[in-house]
Amino acid sequence: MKSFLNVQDLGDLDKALNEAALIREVRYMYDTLGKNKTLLMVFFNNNLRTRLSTQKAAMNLGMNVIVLDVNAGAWKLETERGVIMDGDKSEHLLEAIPVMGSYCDIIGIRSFAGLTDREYDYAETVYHQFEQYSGKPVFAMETATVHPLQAFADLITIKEAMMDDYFPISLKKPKVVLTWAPHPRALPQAVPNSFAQWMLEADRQGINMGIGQDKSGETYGIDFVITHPEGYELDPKFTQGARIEYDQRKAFEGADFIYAKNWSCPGVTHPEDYGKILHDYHTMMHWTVDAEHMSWTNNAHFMHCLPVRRGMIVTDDVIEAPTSLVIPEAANREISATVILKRILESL
Ligand code: AN0
Ligand code: CP
Repeated sequence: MKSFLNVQDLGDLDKALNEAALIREVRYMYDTLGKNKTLLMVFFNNNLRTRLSTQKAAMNLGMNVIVLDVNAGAWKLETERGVIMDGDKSEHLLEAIPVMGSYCDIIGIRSFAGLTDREYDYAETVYHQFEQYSGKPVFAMETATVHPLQAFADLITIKEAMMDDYFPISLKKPKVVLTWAPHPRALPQAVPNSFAQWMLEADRQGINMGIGQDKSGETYGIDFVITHPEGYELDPKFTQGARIEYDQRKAFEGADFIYAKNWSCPGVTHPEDYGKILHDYHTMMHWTVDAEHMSWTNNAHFMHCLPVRRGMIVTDDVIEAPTSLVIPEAANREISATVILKRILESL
C-alpha cells in the first residue's frame, strides 16, 4: 500500500479485520518489520489520540518516529501555488514536502479542511501534494475529507462488540446509525464521510460482523442509516447507497450502534453554505444524544471518535454507560494504525 485515504486502499475488509484481531492478540508479532525505517507524522492541526496511537503503532513495528507540529515552531507554510509570498509564510509546501520526504520512509498527514473553499478541500489538495512531491508512501491521519484510521478502528470496535454481545454465535446483522449532533463550532465532514464510506463498503463486501455462519447470508454486512437535520447531506461520493432518515427517532428505532458526530454543512445542495453551521446550536439541542434517545434503540452501544463535548453531542450518563464504546474505539486506533503501517512497510 502506497497511499491510505479511502477504504478501497485497504481492499478485502475481512482480511484486514482478521489481521487486526491477530495484532490485538499478538501485538509485537511484527516488531522487526520496521527496523531502521522512519515514520514522519506531520500535524497541521490539534490532536491527541492520533499522535499517541500512531506513534505506538510504529513502535509496535520497530520503527523510528519523528513528529512535526507545523503550528508549534515550524516555518509558516504556503500551500497555494502561484502566490507572491510577501505575507507571514516563509516557506512553500512544495519545497518543504520533498525536504520532509528526505528524512523518512513513510509520512502521515493531519490536515483538516479549511471549510471555506469546497473545491480545494474536496480535491484533497494538501494530501495529494504530499503524495506527489515527497517520493514516499503517505497516509491520512484526518485530511480535508476523510479520517480512515478512525473509521477502520470503528469497524474493528463494532465487530468486537458484536462478538462480545452475541458470543458464542451471532446471527444478527447490526443496525448502525450515524447521527448528527449539535456543536458550537463548525467542524469538518471527514469523520462522518469516512464512517459512512467504511460502513457501506463493509455491507457491500458482506463481511461477517459476528462469528456466526448463517448460510442465508442475511446476517452478513451492516444495516446502515444516517440521520441529520435537512441541509447537512453528506457528499454522495461517500454515502451512495446509504439510507437517510431525517426523523432522528425513526432512525434510532432498533439500532444496535449509535455513532454521534457533528459536522458543518457539506455544501452539496447549497455550495454557498459550505462549512457553515446552519442553525444556532441552541435551537438544535433536541439532537443531543441523551438517555431518552437511547431508549428508542435496541440497547445500543454509544460511539464517538472523540474529542467530544459533553452536554452538546452526548449527555454524561450516555457516554459513561457500560454500553458506551468511546474508550475501546480510541484504543483500537493503535490497532488500525498498526495494520496500516504494516501494510505500507510490506510494500516498501
Ligand atoms: C475534529 C473533527 O471534527 O474533524 C477531529 C475529530 C477527530 N474535531 C474537532 O475539531 C473538535
Ligand atoms: N479521534 C481522533 O482522531 O482524535 P484526535 O483528534 O485527538 O487525534
